[in-house]
Amino acid sequence: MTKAEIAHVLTEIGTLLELKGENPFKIRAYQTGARIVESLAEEEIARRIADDTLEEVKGIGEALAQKIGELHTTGKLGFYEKLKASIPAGLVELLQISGVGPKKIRALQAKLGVDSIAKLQAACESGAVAALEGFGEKSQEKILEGIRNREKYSRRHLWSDAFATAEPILAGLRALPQVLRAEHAGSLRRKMETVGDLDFLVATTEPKPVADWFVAQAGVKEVTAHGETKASVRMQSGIQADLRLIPPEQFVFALHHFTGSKDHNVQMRHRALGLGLSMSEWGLVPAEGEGTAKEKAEQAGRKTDITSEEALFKKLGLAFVPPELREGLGEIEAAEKGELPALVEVADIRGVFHNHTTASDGHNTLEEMTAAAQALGLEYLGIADHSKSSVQARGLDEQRLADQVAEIRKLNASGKFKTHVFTGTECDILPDGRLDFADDVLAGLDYVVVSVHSAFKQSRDDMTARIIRAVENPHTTMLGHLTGRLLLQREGYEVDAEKVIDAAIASKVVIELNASPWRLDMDWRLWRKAAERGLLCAINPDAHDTAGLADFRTGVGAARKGWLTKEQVITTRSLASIKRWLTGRKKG
Ligand code: DGT
Ligand code: CA
Ligand code: CA
Ligand code: ZN
Repeated sequence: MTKAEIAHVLTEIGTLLELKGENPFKIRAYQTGARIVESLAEEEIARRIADDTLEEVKGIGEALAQKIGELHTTGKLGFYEKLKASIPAGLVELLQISGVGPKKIRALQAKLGVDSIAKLQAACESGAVAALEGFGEKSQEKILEGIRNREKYSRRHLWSDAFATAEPILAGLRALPQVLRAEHAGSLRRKMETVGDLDFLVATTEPKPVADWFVAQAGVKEVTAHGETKASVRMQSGIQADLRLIPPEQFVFALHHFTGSKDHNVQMRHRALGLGLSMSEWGLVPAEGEGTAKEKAEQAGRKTDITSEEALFKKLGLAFVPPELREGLGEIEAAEKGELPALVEVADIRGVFHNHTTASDGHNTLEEMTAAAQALGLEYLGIADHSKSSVQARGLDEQRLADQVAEIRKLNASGKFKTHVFTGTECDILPDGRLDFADDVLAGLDYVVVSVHSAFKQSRDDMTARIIRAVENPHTTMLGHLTGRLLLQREGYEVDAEKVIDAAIASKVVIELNASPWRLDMDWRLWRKAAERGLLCAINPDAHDTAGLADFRTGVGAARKGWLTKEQVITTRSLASIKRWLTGRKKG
């Protein structure tokens, strides 16, 4: 198992123990264990298991070390299987509903006999949940909304979770001697924020051993199809994965077809027809004549001169369209006119703003975050811990903020790290649009991110006016997570994005593309038009630990989907240039 999968199991164990009402220390040991596993390098885990030194890692005791070892080597854990079996499946399922954690589930079971989602829904609809001590109307409404959302979301996965599952599968396929080419396709390749299922394509003349490996690989929970041209499995993480086995001469056509999107494919096929060609997953053949597209493609197959997607687009008179842009939103017209943007790339990113430390709700210290940013090759790291109104996130008051600024200045002056640290804050936007800190406090910082963390239920007009007021504050540098959405968990608050974008452009305020995998907010669908009108983007990982810093890469995927170029993303600028820009803004 990979470290992400091990961490996932450990977290699950913590949750299940909590559901059983076990000792809090035991629960915390698993939660901490999960975080530690995530923070270690994959090689270090393997090495420490091999030489039996996992216990030397702070926070990992004997019992935990043994379990991590078992998971890593066998992909299974007897203890976990038994624990799961000891709890009614209906209770475990209740955990999927946002707004109900283990404690609430225990109360609901004890007092109302709730042990399934159906019973919980009935109890909410009868008002019994609202009447319970510690629940109330609001919490009952939230649970009902959680039940509705679960149905809507249950079949999809965060892009980064899907990618973490897909990476080792792709590597495994590529390592097989029968595999000539292997790629992933579908929404994962297009970098959609959520992914329904994984689509793998393999070019081979010997499909059988490849399909056999695919259905027997580690992490497979269930095999749903196993043939010579296609195999499907469900992985432990719940995601479904399809493998298509393709004759080499058809591979490029299949890759393009199964990358999608459907809308893009429909437009491409239409364009091909205009040129007298019929396009399908099997090939590109004359539209005229006898036989199906498949038969014709098979006959033409061995003679095709199209061996890359570039060549396929070229055949249709188009520049290569990067997968992220294949949504049927004007990319074909742009490719025809040679007007596709040069999209921002991961290698362009020089720094990251909006990151947290242990001063507020982060898990790593300032020095640890700086060391990690340096290891990622970043020239600058912006710290933006929460402000005082975010009490649950241990937001900083004026004094603690001043202390942090002094600490950062000292760290920069010490020359200990090559990465420069900018002082900042993620300042709460109060319900009326004022900021959580006074002007003189904000003026003392290098930059200010403003975000909504409270009063989500305001009307659309109030929320829009509130955010615009914050954006117009002369100390504001960036607007954080525009809608506050959490993918697959909760919708964003109601806000008129167009008006906020206009206000940001007018005030020369940057809007962030929050790169946390469950946010990716502001949404990619809004960026193209906004950036054309002059809005600048900062790809901000909103990291709460050292591992989270690398999420800027996920953000780059979303930025590419939004047609953004390097110039439109300020975090591609050098340290010197960003310093000039920050001081310039203050004077202006
Ligand atoms: P997902 O899995 O829901 O996140 O989204 P996709 O885009 O990965 O969709 P999926 O897995 O159903 O199919 C992969 C690609 O195959 C899809 O993007 C386009 C192509 N495709 C599948 N079915 C059709 C179809 O009926 N018509 C067309 N034109 N293309 C299709
Ligand atoms: Ca898919
Ligand atoms: Ca699929
Ligand atoms: Zn935030």
